[in-house]
Amino acid sequence: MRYLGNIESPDDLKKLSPDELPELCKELREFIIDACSGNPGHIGASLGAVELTVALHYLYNTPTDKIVWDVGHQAYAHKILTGRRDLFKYNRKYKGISGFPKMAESPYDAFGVGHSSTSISAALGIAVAAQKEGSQEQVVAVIGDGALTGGLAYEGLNNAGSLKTNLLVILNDNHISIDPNVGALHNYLLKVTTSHLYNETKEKVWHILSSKKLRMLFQKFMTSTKLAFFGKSSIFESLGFRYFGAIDGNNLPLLLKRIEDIKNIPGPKLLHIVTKKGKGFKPAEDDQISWHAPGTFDKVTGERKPAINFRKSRYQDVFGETLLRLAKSNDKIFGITPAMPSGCSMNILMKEMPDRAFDVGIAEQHAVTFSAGMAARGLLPYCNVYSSFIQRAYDNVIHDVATQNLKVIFCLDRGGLVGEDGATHHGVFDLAAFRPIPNLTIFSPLNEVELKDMLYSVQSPEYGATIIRYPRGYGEGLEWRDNFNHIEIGKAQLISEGKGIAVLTIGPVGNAASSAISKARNEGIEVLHYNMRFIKPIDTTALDHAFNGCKTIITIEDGVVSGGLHSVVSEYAVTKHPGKTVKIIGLGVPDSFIEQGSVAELVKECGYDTDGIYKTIIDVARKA
Ligand SMILES: Cc1ncc(C[n+]2csc(CCOP(=O)(O)OP(=O)(O)O)c2C)c(N)n1
Repeated sequence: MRYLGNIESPDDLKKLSPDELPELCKELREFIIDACSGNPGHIGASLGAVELTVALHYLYNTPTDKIVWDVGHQAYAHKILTGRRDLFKYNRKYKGISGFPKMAESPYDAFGVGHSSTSISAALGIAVAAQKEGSQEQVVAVIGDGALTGGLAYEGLNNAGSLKTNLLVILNDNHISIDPNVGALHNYLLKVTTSHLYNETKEKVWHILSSKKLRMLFQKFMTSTKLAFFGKSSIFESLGFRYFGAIDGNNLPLLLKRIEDIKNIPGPKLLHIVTKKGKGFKPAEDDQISWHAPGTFDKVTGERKPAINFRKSRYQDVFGETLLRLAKSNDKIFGITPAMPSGCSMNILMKEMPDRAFDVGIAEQHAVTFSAGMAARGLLPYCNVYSSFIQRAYDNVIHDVATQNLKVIFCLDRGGLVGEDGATHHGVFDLAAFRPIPNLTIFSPLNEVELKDMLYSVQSPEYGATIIRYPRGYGEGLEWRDNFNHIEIGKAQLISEGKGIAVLTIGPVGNAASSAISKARNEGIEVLHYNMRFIKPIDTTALDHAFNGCKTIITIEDGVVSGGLHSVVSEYAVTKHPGKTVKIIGLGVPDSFIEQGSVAELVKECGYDTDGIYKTIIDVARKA
């Protein structure tokens, strides 16, 4: 590593001559590929953004000037160049560094992120604050074409275009989201970037013109003549931005030149660059979907070594396969996903029945309200959203679905602690957040069989709008592809009888509880255990059973304790069993943001792994 080994900060980068930078980009790619081969991460997007990252840190005075990354999964080169090269082996690891920009981690991470489409709004806020203080600092937002499908991005553009604050938005267009990008805007960008006549003419004249003034006049002229090329002016120009591009964003000399040219132009500007996701690593270039986050791989051959468990099915595949099965027998069923068809396995339905599923882009709010519209017209939409991303659409669930009493089935994948993606991605707030909302049923399966049965059961008229919440990863290894069984609304399942201590669980954490209870049984401790299945409506017969026979109730949930199952049971104690002195202990996620690590490490940290549950039971039994 001739160059990279000496770079501790962007100051060192600036000591290199422009001619040396392409070699540095090569070294950065090798470093990222090497690190990610053994320690998985978001490699595809980061490889595509290497030249952009080098150009920005070379030309701007970071961290005084601010780079605001959208989603942040493309920021590995940024982390490596800003003092975290040696820490990068701990990327996404327990007690290591975050896989996303994080303000507490580095002054170079101008804004924390993980969810999409925030960069323009955040960058504009920073730019406005800087302007108010009279600071000359520059602010750059970097947003992908996928992230640009999110409505928040347009709210930012709309505001920025009218405020006229200095801001550079770089649209990093690689024509792909995680899955192929979708939508009319995607088609528009494709048209812009593939219009060779327009782009070549613009590039040639730009080079001929020497003075900045002439270039600005030319840019104005091109804006108006674009009418001739496209029949309408650029969408960004219509929103008040000066539009530059589209240029090859993996061509470093060109990128340096163009950013240098436009850097000091006042007001809102947008530079459109075209890059290749996975650039520089053939397997990643050839299969960009799989290489978004491929798991471990051989850094020479590119052979992937995914951690496949052949004995068990993933919850997402139970969802995907079951939805297809149900859609075949019920023509009212439709699938909706905001940009996660392969992540949630809705691609199974899409492949076989393409007219029955919609990828709506990174647009969770729209996904929910679009589903509500379908339901209003008598269809039965299964809207699958990752738990942490549904946070975006909280009001849509309340206002457009629950208030209207429309039957939308929300399938919340990645519920609970998700592991290496860390604090921004844990799906731990859903149970607590949605519980107060009327007209909603909230269910979490103990295992893959219950997930399959619930996806089937919600078709029945006793169910209205329903949330089915399940985790990332594998089920229990049960045979689940058999006949469907109806799950009665609001009915808990008694797993074991006991005296003195009751354990009430919701979701797959009930399996860890069962193991802990078996262990305790070996020591003569009999524990009453209910798999509650529903947090709403709650099974009051099960709760009365626990309150009448036990002095201690332990609630366990893979989500925040505050507001979830623990709160349900505590409220029930106050309202229905006020005279009883029953101690209620809540195991789950505490009132703090849990960082990255393996799910096992994080669950242990929170104290609801099998050992933690066992210790809690033994503790209670000893004190009794
Ligand atoms: C609100 C939200 N929804 C979904 C995601 C999941 N997600 C992460 S990256 C990504 C694709 C982003 O595409 P793009 O902006 O084009 O960046 P690229 O990976 O192509 O560089 C998606 C859908 C997210 N991070 N946030």
